[in-house]
Amino acid sequence: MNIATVITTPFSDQKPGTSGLRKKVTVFRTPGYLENFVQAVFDTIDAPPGSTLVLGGDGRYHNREAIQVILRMAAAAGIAKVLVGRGGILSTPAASRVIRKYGCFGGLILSASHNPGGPEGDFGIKYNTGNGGPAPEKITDAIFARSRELTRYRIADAPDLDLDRPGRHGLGDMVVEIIDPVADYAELMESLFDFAAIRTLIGSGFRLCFDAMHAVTGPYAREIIEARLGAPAGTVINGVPLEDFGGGHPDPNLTYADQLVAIMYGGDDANPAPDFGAASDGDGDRNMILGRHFFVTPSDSLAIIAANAALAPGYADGIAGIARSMPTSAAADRVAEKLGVPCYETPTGWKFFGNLMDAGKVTLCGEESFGTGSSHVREKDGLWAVLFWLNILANSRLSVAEIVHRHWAGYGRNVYSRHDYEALPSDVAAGVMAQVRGRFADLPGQRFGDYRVKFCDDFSYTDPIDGSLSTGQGLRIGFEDGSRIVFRLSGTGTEGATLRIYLEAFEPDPARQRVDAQQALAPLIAIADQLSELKQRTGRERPTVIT
Ligand code: G16
Repeated sequence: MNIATVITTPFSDQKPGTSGLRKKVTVFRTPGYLENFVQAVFDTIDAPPGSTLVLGGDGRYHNREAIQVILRMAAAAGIAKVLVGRGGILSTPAASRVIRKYGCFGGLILSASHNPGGPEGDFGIKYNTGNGGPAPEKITDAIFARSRELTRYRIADAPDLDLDRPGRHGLGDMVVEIIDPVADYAELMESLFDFAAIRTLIGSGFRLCFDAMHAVTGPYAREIIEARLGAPAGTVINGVPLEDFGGGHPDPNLTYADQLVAIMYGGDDANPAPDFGAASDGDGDRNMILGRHFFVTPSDSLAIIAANAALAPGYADGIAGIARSMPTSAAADRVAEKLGVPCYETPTGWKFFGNLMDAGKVTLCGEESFGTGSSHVREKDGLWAVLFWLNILANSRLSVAEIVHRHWAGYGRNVYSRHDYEALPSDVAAGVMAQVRGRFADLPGQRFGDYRVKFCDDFSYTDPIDGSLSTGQGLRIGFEDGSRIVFRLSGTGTEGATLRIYLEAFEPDPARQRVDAQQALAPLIAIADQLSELKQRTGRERPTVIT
């Protein structure tokens, strides 16, 4: 087999963000762009002879073409074997599972997650290490450094492989094995949750709806929820993965999962809405949990899963600890305290949980950005969260709303919301951040209505396992009663900048807990606006998305 060495000019913009390199498809199609990044990965990881890698993606536009290129480059890099999901499909948690189950050296996951797909949409690629999790910053930084100095890449001269034909194929000396993308993952889920109890719940007339948003979880949800748990056909909606997600934005939140939201908030006495609703994102790692006419915030979902973890067979022996990203509410901290286990506060990005899980310090992790997961893999896991909720519902026989209300009554409610201002000009977003930072010196001690500022800082984190330091992770303004406002720029967008404002207030009184979050947070929203000069600086009257 011939291996060509192609001369290339380095690109300066291949710095991985919160979760890998995400760019417009048009950028990835620039000659040499994908190849340059992949070569930087191979040069950095320096896989030893005999290594096996995992390769797959969320099926979005450009997935198949990219896989063919990466396979040829893997052969040129001397990789011994690559496991590829049939049709090029692997959800992000399933890829993590496969890396771990087969002891692979690492994997490449092709996804831009919740960002839209199609020729004008987004594409992405990230490298996961042998623990199944996203590469830590020291590796992504090294990949970035390498991408800026590369002058050549190596690629085997070989025809395209048939990605739809299961079994072993040869590509020069390298073996490519096309695997069932669902089987290993479904087997793991069955080992963690009480499928018999969930089947009984569903058999008793409990109704659910799962929206796969025409993204990667369709085949996984059909196999697990319909085939193995016995939910009627049609329970999974939008279950066929499409290259452009049917033109939608595969982000499971109240704005973009509007079809599911209409179903769960619809119905009447004669034909009520389903008891449980859930959605997952482009690559299957995010989740949204809904009850009948009820939304569970991701922060509450993490806390409730933690409080009820012992109900699921895979967690019956208890949990070692919890980790949450800094902007996620402190609801989980209260559960950890009651359970007598540690709760870690990390920067945004699942990669920061990996060391804690590997060291056995935490079992459950979660983020406000609709991510929940555990040490069963090293990625967040949308369907896992859905199954955890079904397990809790099957055991408690309460409604989703009753479970949440009961939780708030016992622990207090961390009223929470995130306001996103998407696609702002980068300099405007930077100006808002500078404005807030500029107030830090004189804010402590100042009073705004009922709120008095206790501290403000730019969040930084020292990893307790390897001592690595991450700075500039979000501007925090903490108030004396435990309420918070956090300003942070997203690291996953591909258009301009996305400003996220995270708002949190604590309500211990059960009589005052069942209020609308926006109403309860109105004073904090006004303070955030005043401090940041948001409206004047952005010209925006309201957020693009509220979650
Ligand atoms: C990624 C990361 C998450 C992070 C989220 C939001 O999720 O894996 O850990 O919380 O981005 O990041 P940001 O606020 O920087 O946009 P996903 O689902 O996009 O891979």
